[in-house]
This record gives sequence, structure tokens and C-alpha cells, in this order.
Amino acid sequence: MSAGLTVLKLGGSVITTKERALAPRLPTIKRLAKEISKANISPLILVHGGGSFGHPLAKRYKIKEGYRCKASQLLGFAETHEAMVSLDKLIVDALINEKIPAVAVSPSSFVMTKSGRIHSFPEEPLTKLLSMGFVPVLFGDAVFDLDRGFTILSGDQLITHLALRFKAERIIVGVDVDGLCTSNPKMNKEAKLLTHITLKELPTVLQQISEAKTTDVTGGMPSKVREIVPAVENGISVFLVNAAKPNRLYKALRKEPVKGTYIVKG
Ligand code: IP8
Repeated sequence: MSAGLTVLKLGGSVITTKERALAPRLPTIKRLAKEISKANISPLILVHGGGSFGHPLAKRYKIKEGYRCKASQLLGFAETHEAMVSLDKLIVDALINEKIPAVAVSPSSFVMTKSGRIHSFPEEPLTKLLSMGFVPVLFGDAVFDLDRGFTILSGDQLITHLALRFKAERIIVGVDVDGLCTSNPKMNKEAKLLTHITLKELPTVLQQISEAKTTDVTGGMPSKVREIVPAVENGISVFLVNAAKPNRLYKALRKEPVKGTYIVKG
């Protein structure tokens, strides 16, 4: 299926289990690679989150806050990046196994941030990869920052940047819940799925979803959704789908009806 560019994010809690450090969900990663391959989408950029690979290390060494002239933090930065590279290898290997020409693109080697926000992002390599039919695979990463020395760049900031810069048609975010709900579905069984939500309705909903339980240095669902707002404002369709459930991502990629949340401009 060939259409406009799709930017797909696979959330860290889908591809890893957050109960233990450095614990990938290998059967899920393999299943998702199969679904992506079967959907046969082009062009496609894939971005994945950190889950139990990036976040615990980033937290331990306070990487997001920046360099405080501690040698241990330099090692912490190296370990955090290395953990993300190993998670990325599992994803890329699974995709290649399904005959997808996936190429790992490590944000820390070409993206610079300034106070945590993307500052420079040379686009030539990605433009070339996409024009040749490759599937670039990026990830939330420990990156170098003009003010802080280093920081953490979330996969969510990346997907919005990529979607705007490469004029994506849509963003699909694979999460481990059915979508945006009236409250946090992991804490409240009464939570109701919102299938469509406008930018005007978003602030009220985000207020209702507690951030308290997150172990992510980049914030929980509310911060992740807030990052995507500029893409929605620019007319890019955003769909949240439960990628932890078989076949949902496949259907979303194929534009078939499936449970999830559309975030629309208005
Ligand atoms: O899971 C953060 O990416 P995210 C990556 O998309 C690291 O927020 C290294 C913690």
C-alpha cells in the first residue's frame, strides 16, 4: 500500500515490560514486525520508545536534567544510549526478518537539542533513505544538548518533528491501552474510550488522566499526547491504537476500522 508518509511510534510499554530492567517483549516485537510487514505500508518511518531499557538508566543518572560535571554521568549517558541501541537492534532484526528494509538511525549521532527541544536535525540522510524505499528506525535517545550538555529526547517529540518536517499524512501511536479514555484505564475500570477527540477537548481529558504512576523520565500519557498537538494543528491525522493486542496495529496501518482514538483539529 503506497500513500502519504506514515510515522509510526511503538511505545516502550508495548515492546518491553516495565516491571524489570532491560526486559524486551520478544514475542510482541516479532508479532508487530509481522503486522507491519503484512500491512505493506510505504513510505514509513518507525520510532520506538525506551521502556525498561532507556528510562531506568536515564532516571538513575539524571540524564534528562543535563551534565553536572560528574564522571559517573558520562558513563550513565553511554549506558543509556547503549541500552537504547540494544533495544533498537531487537526491533530492526525482527523487521529485517520479515523482509522489511529497516535501517537503524540513532538520534544521538545527528540530532542536537537546546534545553531539551530539537534544535538541529539534518534531514538529508532520512530524505535519501525514504526516497530509496528504506524504513528508517529511530528511537527516544540520550542526545547532546547545547545548554545542558546532554538530555533525553523522547520518541514523542521525535515523531511530531518527523511528521512536520517530512510532511507526513498521519501518525500512528501504538500504546498498551485502547486509546485515550475518560480517566486512566489502568487505574479505573470505569474508564471509557474516547474514539474521537478534538484539540479543544484535549486539555480537560488530559487533566483527568493521572501522571502519578509513571516511571518514564519523559512523562506519562498526558505529556506524550501534548507533544503531538503541533502535528494535529498542522492537519496531520493522529491515531492511538492498542498495539499490545494482536492485529490492531495491522488494521490501523491498513486504515481498516479498529478500536482506538483519533485526535483531530476540530
Ligand atoms: O520512551 C525515551 O523515549 P520515550 C528514551 O519515547 C530514553 O519517552 C532513553 C529514556
